[in-house]
Amino acid sequence: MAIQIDPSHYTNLAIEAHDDGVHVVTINRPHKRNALDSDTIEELVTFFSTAPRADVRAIVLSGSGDHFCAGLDLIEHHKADRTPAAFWQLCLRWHEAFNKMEYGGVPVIAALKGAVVGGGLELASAAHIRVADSTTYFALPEGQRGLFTGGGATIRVAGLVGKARMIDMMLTGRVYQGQEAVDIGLAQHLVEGSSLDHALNLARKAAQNLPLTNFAICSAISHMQNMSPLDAAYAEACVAGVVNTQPEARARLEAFANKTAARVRPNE
Ligand code: 1HE
Repeated sequence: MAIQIDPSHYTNLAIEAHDDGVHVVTINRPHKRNALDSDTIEELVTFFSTAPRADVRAIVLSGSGDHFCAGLDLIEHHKADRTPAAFWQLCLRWHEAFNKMEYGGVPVIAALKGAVVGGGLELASAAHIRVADSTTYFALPEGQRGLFTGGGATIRVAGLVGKARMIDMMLTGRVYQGQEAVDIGLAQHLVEGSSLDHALNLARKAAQNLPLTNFAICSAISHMQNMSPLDAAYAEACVAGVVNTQPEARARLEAFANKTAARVRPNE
């Protein structure tokens, strides 16, 4: 039996389960612009470690209030006056949370609005799909704050936009928004209305795929990026061997053979 997610176990995350298995997870610290303190990171670790074993079919990740996430909780960090070792350990907890997101096998769709900055951009970049709206803007203000990224931006943000753009963002505080943010790879969708509504629609679509197929899409592709091309191709064949012969796929193949399945058509 699948393990259960109990929303009452979470303080800084609001979790809403829908009947189709879509879960909406909202960082609920609007008074702090959803800055990530150490407790919130622990809740993210717990949720994203549990979700793949709890029949969660897709996740929409959002923020409460006008901003998605202001990054590291700078006030907590200032007050804690951490040692290098303590901050190193903290970063490993961020990595634990974000790796569970990216490699966990459940689709995560980030509904972005307002500030997606610093560690907030690191969080968003661990999602599988990013949806921006007209208020969304992206930045890495660490450079101006006397800090450095510690939540995986050197891998994920550089992977999305390329190292030259990431260096420019950090050295100069450059902000990206709107179509330009989509063009450089920070978001895949830009909507005029609510990014949350659009992200929910995408999550509902993804939730209709077979779970094992989504598991492969949302873990294997990321793992394969870490391999040599030769090994990645081998691993791809191995994953396809398992996924493409799953019994649950037979009904879908039969529908195609019967001509009852939807055909792929161009957009109107
Ligand atoms: C915060 C944080 C925070 C807001 N930590 N408390 N991140 C940054 O450098 C972003 C810093 N934040 C901002 O630039 C702005 O706050 C925002 C653009 C996000 C929002 O602006 P605004 O005008 O709506 O809000 P505000 O008045 O600046 O802040 C409202 C409150 O949120 C205020 O607290 P209050 O008690 O005075 O009301 C702020 O202190 C609080 N707040 N952002 C803590 N980040 C693993 S390494 C990762 C490295 C990083 O992420 S560096 C952080 C980069």
